[in-house]
Amino acid sequence: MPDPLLVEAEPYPYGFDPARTALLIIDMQRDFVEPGGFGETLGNDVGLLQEVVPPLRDVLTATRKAGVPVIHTREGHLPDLSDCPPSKLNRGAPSLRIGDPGPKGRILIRGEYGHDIIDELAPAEGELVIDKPGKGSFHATTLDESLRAMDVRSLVVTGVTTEVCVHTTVREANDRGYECLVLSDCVGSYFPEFQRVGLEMIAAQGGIFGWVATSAGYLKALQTLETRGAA
Ligand code: C5J
Repeated sequence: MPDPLLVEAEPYPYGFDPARTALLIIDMQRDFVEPGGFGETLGNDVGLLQEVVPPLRDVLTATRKAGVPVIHTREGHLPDLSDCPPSKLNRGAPSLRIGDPGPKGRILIRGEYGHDIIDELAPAEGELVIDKPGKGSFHATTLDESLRAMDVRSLVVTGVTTEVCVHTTVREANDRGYECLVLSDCVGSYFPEFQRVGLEMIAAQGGIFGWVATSAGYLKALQTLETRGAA
């Protein structure tokens, strides 16, 4: 096995074998990132999530170039809502509920314009897209089977929102034995305080859920791969 690539990270450097790694991009859907979608119906300022897009686009480009597989997820429900628990459907007082018609189509429903991934990060042909009804990417999906079939053990985790779908996924992945590196500038929250604390919680206690690094650190490690290839 080649020496692992090293990323400067909290709580200590993260080592990964690119041949056993995947980039996971969580829920970069219009419904969360753009006005008129699910995130806004809950009363959030979706503008805060836009900051994630440029660094994540650079990470996506470099990851594809390095030949590391990319997996996208989308949170959403079947048109008849049969996979949406009443507890989720009826909770709170959103301006529009899941399944209601909104400016980008029915809120959080598969196949609708708002449910799809934003143009800047659109999946390339052949990249896996996991549709999930819950917050975690492993719950009621084939993600674990797919990762095992690809022999992936390390996940570079990005997307939104830090304290909800990113956190739930990292916790699920950690319990299943995956080593997660969360890129701090490629995950976003509607709440700056949750962003800070969410990231701290991942790397606390010696990396209780995983590691946290900047995208610059990850990109630097991928560049090492190019140098190795040229040697
Ligand atoms: C939320 C998500 N925040 N993708 N979903 O409801 O984090």
